[in-house]
Amino acid sequence: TKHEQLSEPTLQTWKKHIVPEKNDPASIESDIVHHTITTLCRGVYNLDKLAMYQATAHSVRDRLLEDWNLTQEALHRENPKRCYYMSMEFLIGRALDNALHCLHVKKNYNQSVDNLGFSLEDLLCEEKDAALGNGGLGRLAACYMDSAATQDYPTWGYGLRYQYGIFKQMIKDGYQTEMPDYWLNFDNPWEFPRADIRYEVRFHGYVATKINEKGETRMTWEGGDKVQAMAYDVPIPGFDTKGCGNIRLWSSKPLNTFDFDSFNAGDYERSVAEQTAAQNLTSVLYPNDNHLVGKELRLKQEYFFVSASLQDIIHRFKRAKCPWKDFPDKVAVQMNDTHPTLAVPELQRILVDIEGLEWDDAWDIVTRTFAFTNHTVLPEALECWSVPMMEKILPRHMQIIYDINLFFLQKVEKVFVGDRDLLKRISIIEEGSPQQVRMAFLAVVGSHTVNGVAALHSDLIRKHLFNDFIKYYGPDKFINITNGITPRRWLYQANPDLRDLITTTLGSEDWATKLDLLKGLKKFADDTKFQSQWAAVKYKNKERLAFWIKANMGITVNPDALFDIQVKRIHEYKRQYMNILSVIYRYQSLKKMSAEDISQQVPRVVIFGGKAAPGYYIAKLVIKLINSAAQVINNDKSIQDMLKVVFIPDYNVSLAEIIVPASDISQHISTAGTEASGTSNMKFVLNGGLILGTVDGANIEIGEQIGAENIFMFGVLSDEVEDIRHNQKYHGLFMDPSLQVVIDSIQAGQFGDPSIFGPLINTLTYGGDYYLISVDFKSYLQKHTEVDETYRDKKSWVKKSIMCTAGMGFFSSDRAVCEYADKIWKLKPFKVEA
Ligand code: B1H
Repeated sequence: TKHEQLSEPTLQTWKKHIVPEKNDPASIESDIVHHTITTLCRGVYNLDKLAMYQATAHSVRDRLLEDWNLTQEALHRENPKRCYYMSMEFLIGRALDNALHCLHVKKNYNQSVDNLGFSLEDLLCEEKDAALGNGGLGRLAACYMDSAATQDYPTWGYGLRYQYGIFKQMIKDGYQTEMPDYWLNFDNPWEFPRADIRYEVRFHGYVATKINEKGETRMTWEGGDKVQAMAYDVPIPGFDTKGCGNIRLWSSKPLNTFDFDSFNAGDYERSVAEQTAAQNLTSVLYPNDNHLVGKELRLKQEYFFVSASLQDIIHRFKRAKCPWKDFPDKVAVQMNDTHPTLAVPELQRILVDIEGLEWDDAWDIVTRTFAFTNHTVLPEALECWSVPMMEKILPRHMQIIYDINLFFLQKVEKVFVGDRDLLKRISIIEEGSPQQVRMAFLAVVGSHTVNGVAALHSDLIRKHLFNDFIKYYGPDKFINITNGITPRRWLYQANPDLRDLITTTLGSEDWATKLDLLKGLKKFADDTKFQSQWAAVKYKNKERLAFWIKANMGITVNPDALFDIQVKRIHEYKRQYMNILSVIYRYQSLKKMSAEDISQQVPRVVIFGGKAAPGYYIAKLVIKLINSAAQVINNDKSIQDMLKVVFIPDYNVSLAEIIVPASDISQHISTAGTEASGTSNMKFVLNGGLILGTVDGANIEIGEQIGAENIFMFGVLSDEVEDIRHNQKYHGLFMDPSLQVVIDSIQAGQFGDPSIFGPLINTLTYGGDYYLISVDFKSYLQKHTEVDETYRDKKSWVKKSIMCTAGMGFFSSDRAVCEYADKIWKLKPFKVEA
């Protein structure tokens, strides 16, 4: 490399100029001014908030890059084992505030920005969210990158640089409408284009045979169309460390070679059109959470992502000149759900077809490299790709998948002689017309370890989805690693007042990286002074949210009311529908009371937020029903403001940072067995919010950690669900009477034209109530009453709230990432010194 050719004096000249940035307010001011004039080419005469944000961001990123370079240079030099986290989604949100905290420079930046005539808090709001994800799965990837960087694990993320992240949601006449997310319209200071890091990716074409240098026959994939993948690096600051992580995102570009054939044929337009098509590949994030829509472009995105990432990983591996058999000692790859599963046949193809390894040696390397996280059991979310489509786009991969399957089934058959049912069930190829590739099965066969994301979910996939595989592999391959969230963004940054109270109480900030220390709060749970400080923080956070709602939606909500929040993607299995039906029930109960009785009720503000996939008709009707109910309830003077309903539009990461600290209670009410884990449940409880939830996902473990007396749980258990569904189907649905009353009122037109809601109501009747809303409704209403009664006793409520936060140590993503590193990646921290 270049630096090895430089003479010692030249190297000294370089070193002399690599001096750390100074972080005193005067130096920061000077840097911001410098960036305004040079990077932005502006001056005081045409400065606005956005420009000022950009100049500030650039000066912060300079400081971040010192750490980035230090880390990447040390990794280059020492070449430790690394882990690559492959994910089609990274839901990062904003970067500036996070970087300021990680670098411990926020106080000085505050002062400098103030001296320059702006407010830092204002500038933070100028930043567009990096919203390259749908929901929990993408946000989890972002939390894990934060924890890997903070704990100095040599881990890189690989993903796609979508031109448009998740759509912007607007509410018009109560309905969701979608707008493109123009997040890259202005300069993005948090990414580094790497114009020199480009790889070619092939699609279509045909398979031929050739004789390689060793005289062996090998398959070769030829022809077809090629596009180019160009790298963009997003630095991921670690908290309290010199180490800095990285997410490498790929953007598709046309190949720089000009298509002379088309040109000579006079078809200039076609050659340009193809260039545009290449660019479109990474244009847009598919906006479906927990739902697969088998679009060809999506399959192409998945392969493009996998191909570019593996080429990059292999390029780095080859620099050290290690033999191929050592690949798994240098490289661990974690597949975030099945979306990157094509990496399995792709690595096998590279090793056999291109590098000339024998099939078995290659397969040994592949299966020691990959591990796979499953995030869902919902059948509609399990990826299956049609064989004809795969054959057309990736002909060689389809052959390799057939071979992987053949060799696998042969081994299974040796153990379970003659069990043809088993072979059919366990096959990677599902018979049917057309045949389908079961990506989850391919991922299992290609990985050394498979994990679920919460205890119940891991049990369920062992019992059902992957049960046959356990018969063959034994149980050890299938483990649980319960999800976690980063306490830096979700408490330290989002809830400054609680952060300061906790730090003062515990005597240090160490809890931010050792979250178990929060248990030190337990001994203050009965302390009256501490309780009132705690309650005051919650009140302030509710005021902050109330202010946002007033300013952005014009709705007045009372911070003394109980704030009851459900924010997450809108999905039938998450049962926002059940929530709004119970709100209507509450409204009707109020309407039956005397004015005197109404005034004695516990006032409630019910807050919803979340996006529905643009093609998900029923989910969109749920949004409409919430808004129609809100319209009626919020304008009914007779209920004395005892109930307010708010649907916050365009729920995203930066809004979550305002919403999460403000809950008294949050709802996580999926039908038991459907929500793999949930992670917002963890965020709310970490911020002292109680949970009203079902016995599902991580709710169960949260209850175990904070104590059953501090969580409101209701509903049927996951192992009852199947039987109940069966009975409903064959013996008819009996609708709970309190639910029937609510449905009647909707059908009577109390919330607008009832014909609108017909299809929604049908899901409960003709649809067979698949998500068991009627079954859980009564116990749900009872829990609501219990919540009200508990809230009346302010002291006992505050104590519960303290016990919530105090018990959340386990749910730090630091713990989760450590578990991945120890149990799966066999990875050690790699500490970088200044
Ligand atoms: C989760 C998804 C998901 N599970 C397909 N599965 C997607 C599936 O674009 N697609 O095709 C996108 C997302 N997302 C969520 O993962 C679970 O529902 C949550 O319960 C869990 O907390 C989260 C993180 O593990």
